[in-house]
Amino acid sequence: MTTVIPVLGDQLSLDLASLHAVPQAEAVVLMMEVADEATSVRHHQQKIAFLFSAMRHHAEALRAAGWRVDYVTLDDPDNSQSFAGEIARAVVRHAAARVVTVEAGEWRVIDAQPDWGGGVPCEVLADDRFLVGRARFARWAEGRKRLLMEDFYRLMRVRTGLLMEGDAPAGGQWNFDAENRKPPAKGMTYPPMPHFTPDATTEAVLDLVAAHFGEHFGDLRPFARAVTREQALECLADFVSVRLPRFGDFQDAMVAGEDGMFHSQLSALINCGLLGPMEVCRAAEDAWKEGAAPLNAVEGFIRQIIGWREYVRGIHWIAGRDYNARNHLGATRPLPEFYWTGETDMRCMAEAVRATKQHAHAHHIQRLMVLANFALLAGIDPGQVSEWFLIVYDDAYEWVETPNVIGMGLFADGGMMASKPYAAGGAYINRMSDYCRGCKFDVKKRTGEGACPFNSLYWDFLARNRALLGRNHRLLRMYDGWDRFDEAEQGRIKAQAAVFLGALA
Ligand code: FAD
Ligand code: DLZ
Ligand code: SF4
Repeated sequence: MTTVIPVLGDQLSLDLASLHAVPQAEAVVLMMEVADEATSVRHHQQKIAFLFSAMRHHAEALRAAGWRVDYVTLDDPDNSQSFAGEIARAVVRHAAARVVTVEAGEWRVIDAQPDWGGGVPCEVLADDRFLVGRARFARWAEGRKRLLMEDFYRLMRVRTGLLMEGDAPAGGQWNFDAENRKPPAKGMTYPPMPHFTPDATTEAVLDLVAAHFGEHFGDLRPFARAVTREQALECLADFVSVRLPRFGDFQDAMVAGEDGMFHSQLSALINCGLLGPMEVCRAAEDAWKEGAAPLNAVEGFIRQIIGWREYVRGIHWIAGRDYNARNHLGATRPLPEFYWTGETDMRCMAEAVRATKQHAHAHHIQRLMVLANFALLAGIDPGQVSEWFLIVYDDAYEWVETPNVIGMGLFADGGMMASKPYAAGGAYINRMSDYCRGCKFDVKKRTGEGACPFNSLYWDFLARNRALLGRNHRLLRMYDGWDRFDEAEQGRIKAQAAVFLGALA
């Protein structure tokens, strides 16, 4: 009896539930490059190339591990360009009696999976590469008034034993976030990211992507990404030894032209399966045990993975299919063109879009406090913002992108995830970056010629949404601030914001 095992582009792990469930002798692993996936939204060119190249290299790794692999390339003339079409063809080609696969990370695909077998049964297994399964997260969430990430994170620390000394957290504290908010230091240098010269497989993929998806957003070349498990491990080792020691201190800092800072840039490698979340955390923990990285950095990093990453996935499951359509604040403005072109005088926005276009990546504070913050303040339609984030980032899949954008970035879920909107004016960006120094706008000005748009937009956002946000106790101080402006100043702020928003294309 032959079993077809479809392995998707974000399932590039040898340790995959479907591979454990079927004896090698009866299995054919099916990998498919399909236009349906590249165009379900028009993904960044570099993201498509990264995944196709990683998929082709993973197929070789599977073969080396003894699996029979059937790999369908995008330009195969018989390719039906859809998962369902390719699985149906493979079932016939191999006279298969069943299909066994692992649950996908996007509702669109999840809903189709039970029917993937066509005429033969299809078994869909839970994705056990995550630390917390669907049912377990639902049990944790049930009956809680607030789904606080910090509560979830502490449980995960206990469960994994990471940074634990018996029952107590290492260093006597669960969370060192207060130490992790330093602005960029003057004269600080930033280590380069590892670069990998494309091999023949990657070069062929780059040509293929240029030919088929050359109109999509983003730069395809230069392409220096890790695309194999070995290269991914090199990236991990490089991060742990070179950047992790300063990751904590400067986690929230932004510097023009410095796209990686001390961040790991491992998210795309973890999300596609080339690295596992626990091995990444163990590597960081080992660095702390060996005295090579301080506790605030290691705790901060581990919290992102066993805390935030698992938590947002849990939210994705319990929030359900309509999460991406939520719009608590009733925001309807279309996404401005400069999210694609980067052509704006706001230097913070231009820098964040440039990095995104160049690398299909931007770090967390650029995503949260610049790109999403602007969209929140300007009242941009959450659906359009969410689609933009799904398109442009190398690590974006619905399970992780939607909660981060709809919940954390835009408060469009009305506070299911965040206890208050992450809204900030220019002062925050000025404190945490060097952007404002070289900007055409004046970050110190609220109104008048050359005033930083983030300032009037921030106050206008609060005033505009008072009916929905005014009773949030974490915003009371901000509303006090607004109420302290006299009527004339409030009028000037609103007028300034209206002129700016009116001119947004
Ligand atoms: P580091 O700063 O080095 O953090 C370490 C790791 O922690 C990351 O590699 C990632 O695996 C994990 N992590 C950190 N924060 C989060 C988080 N909030 N959610 C999930 N994992 C987290 N992350 C994605 O993986 N895919 C997305 O599509 C995505 N969209 C985002 C959209 C918005 C509006 C915001 C505010 C955040 C988004 N994030 C997303 C989370 C975070 O910005 C990225 O994981 C991070 O920037 C990746 O860079 P890094 O690997 O250098 O992260
Ligand atoms: C993102 C993506 C793209 C662009 N192309 C493919 C593909 O051709 N074949 C594939 O197996 N996976 C691809 N992916 C990743 C899928 O979109 C992802 O596996 C599903 O959305 C489920 O999360
Ligand atoms: Fe951004 Fe305002 Fe600073 Fe310019 S002045 S970089 S628009 S925050």
